[in-house]
Amino acid sequence: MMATFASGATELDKVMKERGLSQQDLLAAAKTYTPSGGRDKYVIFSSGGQSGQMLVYGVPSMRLLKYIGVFTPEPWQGWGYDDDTKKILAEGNIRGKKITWGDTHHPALSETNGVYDGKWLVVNDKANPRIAVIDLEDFVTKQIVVNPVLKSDHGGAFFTPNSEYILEACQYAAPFDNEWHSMDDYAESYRGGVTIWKFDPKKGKIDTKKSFTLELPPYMQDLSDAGKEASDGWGFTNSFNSEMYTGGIEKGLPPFEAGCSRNDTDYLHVYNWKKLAKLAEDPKNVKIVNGAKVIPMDVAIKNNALFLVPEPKSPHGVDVSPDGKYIVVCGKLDTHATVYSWAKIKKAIDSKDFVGKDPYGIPIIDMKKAAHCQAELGLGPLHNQFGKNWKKQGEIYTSLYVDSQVVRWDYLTCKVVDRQNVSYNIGHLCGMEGKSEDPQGEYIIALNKLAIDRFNEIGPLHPQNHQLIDVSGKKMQLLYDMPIPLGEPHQAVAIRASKLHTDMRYKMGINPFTGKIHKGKTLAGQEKIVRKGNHVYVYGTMVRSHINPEHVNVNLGDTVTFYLTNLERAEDETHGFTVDQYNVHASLEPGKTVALTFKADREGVFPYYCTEFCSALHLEMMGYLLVKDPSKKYVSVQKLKMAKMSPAQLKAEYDKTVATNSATDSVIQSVVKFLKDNHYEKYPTVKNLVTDALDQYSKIAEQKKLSDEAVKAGNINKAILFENMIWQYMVKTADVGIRAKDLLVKKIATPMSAAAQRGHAAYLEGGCNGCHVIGKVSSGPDLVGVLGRHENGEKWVKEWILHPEKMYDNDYIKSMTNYFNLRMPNQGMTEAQVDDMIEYLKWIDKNANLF
Ligand code: CUK
Ligand code: CUA
Repeated sequence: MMATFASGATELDKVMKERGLSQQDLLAAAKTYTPSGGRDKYVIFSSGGQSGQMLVYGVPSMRLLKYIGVFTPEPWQGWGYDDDTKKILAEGNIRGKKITWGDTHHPALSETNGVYDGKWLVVNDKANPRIAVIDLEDFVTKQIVVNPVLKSDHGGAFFTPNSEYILEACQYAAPFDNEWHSMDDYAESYRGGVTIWKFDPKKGKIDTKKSFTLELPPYMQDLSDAGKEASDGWGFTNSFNSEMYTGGIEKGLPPFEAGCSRNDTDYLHVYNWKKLAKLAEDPKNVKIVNGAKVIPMDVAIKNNALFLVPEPKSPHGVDVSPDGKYIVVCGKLDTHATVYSWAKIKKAIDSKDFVGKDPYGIPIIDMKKAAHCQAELGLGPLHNQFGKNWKKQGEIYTSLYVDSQVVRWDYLTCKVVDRQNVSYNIGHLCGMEGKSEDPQGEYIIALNKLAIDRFNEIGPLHPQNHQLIDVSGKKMQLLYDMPIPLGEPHQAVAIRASKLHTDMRYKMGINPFTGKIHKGKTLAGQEKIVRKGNHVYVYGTMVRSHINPEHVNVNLGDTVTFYLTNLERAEDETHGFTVDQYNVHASLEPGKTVALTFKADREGVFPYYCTEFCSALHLEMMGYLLVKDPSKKYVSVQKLKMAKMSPAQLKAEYDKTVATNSATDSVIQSVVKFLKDNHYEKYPTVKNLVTDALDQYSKIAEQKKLSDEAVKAGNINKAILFENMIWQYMVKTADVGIRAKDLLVKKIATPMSAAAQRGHAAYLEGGCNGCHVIGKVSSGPDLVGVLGRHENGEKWVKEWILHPEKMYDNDYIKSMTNYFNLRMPNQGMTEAQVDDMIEYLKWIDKNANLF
């Protein structure tokens, strides 16, 4: 053992030296490295910024898992290129205008009792105020709603603790209606607000009818958070332009940035969403703007549902502690974070202890009376996440934009504990469930805006940089840099992977967007082409490796709808579909039905094909759309006289094909026997594969019947085609069957002893697998049974590996060398290594039946 370890250590030293790695680097690598097939403990949902999408990646490996199409077309998923996804995207049209981009900022996970339940994910679009709902059963966007009155949003999305509502606060104040209003009337006509969307956590749907907006002054509302536990029922929203400055740089006035930060304080808006929701039920309390409910400020004030608390200069993040007792507000232009006590705010509200009113009559609570403490953190504090020890040590992490740091501090005492530099200019930071009632600690991800010198140069537009930080120890440790190459993520949320319960395939014929059976659902044998007036409906199926139908004839000007169902039941057997040059594309995951509608407005011949490399015969998975101009006369082309095969030649080809099929079949039967003998049915993943393989195999009988009928009818050519189809089914059966066999072998092999494992490692390190394949004669002899091939086998093999050159003259060795045209080299193995390898060879012999 020492020998293997020592040689491993030498190798490690060598790599460290060559790559200039420190011990610290190795530790970081060990903390993030995830061996092939390994899983991550956390799944991260990051907004995609200007890409209008969401990103999904794993922690600690930082491996990208998926982009989710949300507000922006995403071709891989067919997002925006088939009928059903176009419909979802169209829900995001604003005043009839199609909007194909978005600026996703703040994702939020649905909660039950303040902890993530892994069911729904929502995210806002700042540019075009919208919210999207993503279903975590299949990671697909299922709903988009447009904010009816706000013209820009930022402080959303935030779930209330039982996902009853989603808060979405305004950013740039604007008139609620859709008319022109002079900038001079800013204070009178422009408004901010927070929209309180009713959410149905069972259906995962926002109910726009039961939603409403709370009118707020035209201060620029910013980040928000929902209260929890102690402060459940309340919402908190920052602002940064209580000056109500309107800029006008072109008129010689100082720009927005000068006027917006003139006051020493801005306002934290404190509102009782529970009470407001009740009020909104009575038409007396609301006015209808653009068809949506708005609660005017005076109604909220009269009902004691809206208050202001001053907060230091242009704050940014506001985050409620896991028990809801504290509200932490970051300064942005102030070096402090201010911790407010909910009990103190509540006391002031209950005893009507106010220092005055703002110009709109909203009561203002004394900042000093509401504050718990202030922490001096550094330059540009932006956002907060809570750590595992929040209860006893007030563990909280704050991002410092200007100082490019993550600060660990104690929000109960306002003392700084530790600092970690990041590169550069961090915005949000993401803790593991760090904003739920159950923060997990372990890691913080810094979402950095700039990458500057971190990565290879790729032109002036740099990626963003997500840095993973280990926060489990006394000192924080930077572990990993991950470039984000598609937009500027603002916020990410993390959830324990164990909380997600996703489906790996759809119920057959489902429309994932309605949850109902798709009107285009088509099963094998039901394929058809139906014309209704100028509309041609193709009811088709896709399964390895053909699209049925394969020829579709339409007239120029017809509307064509392809309904396609993926008949596969095997995991990951996705097909894609496009018609060349018609700008349509769909992704068909197993079981899904899609619809693609387009106008056949170009004459010609258009191949269509499967766009996912789904099987060995993927390239053959195609067909033709032929668009004919009915007003044109087409002259039939002189048929080429093709050379034809003689009956004898045909018969010979037929016999050859049948023989190949029966040979292939016996291979399949041997695999089937192996699977049955070893009780594949006991292992669900193997069983699924076998079911799929046998399903492919079951199609052979029908083809054989057709082949035999063709032979009887004297059409040998046709019979050969059916025999070839049989062979295709056999290949598909074998493809999946062999996958099942490999998996089964892994499951049933006897475990290796430690010595055998070391021996296996030495075998790989020595490069023995370059010539030897276990279970097969390759560039060297099969090693199964090698120990029994010679008298005193173990000793013989040991000698041979240690000193092959001494045996080159042996007759047996000579004949082998001749046969393989290769000589076994001396690999410089130590005796201990060879002993271990003998153990490995013994393990091979014990499991000989598996190879
Ligand atoms: S915002 Cu980007 S760093 Cu839109 Cu949450 Cu603070
Ligand atoms: Cu189906 Cu490629």
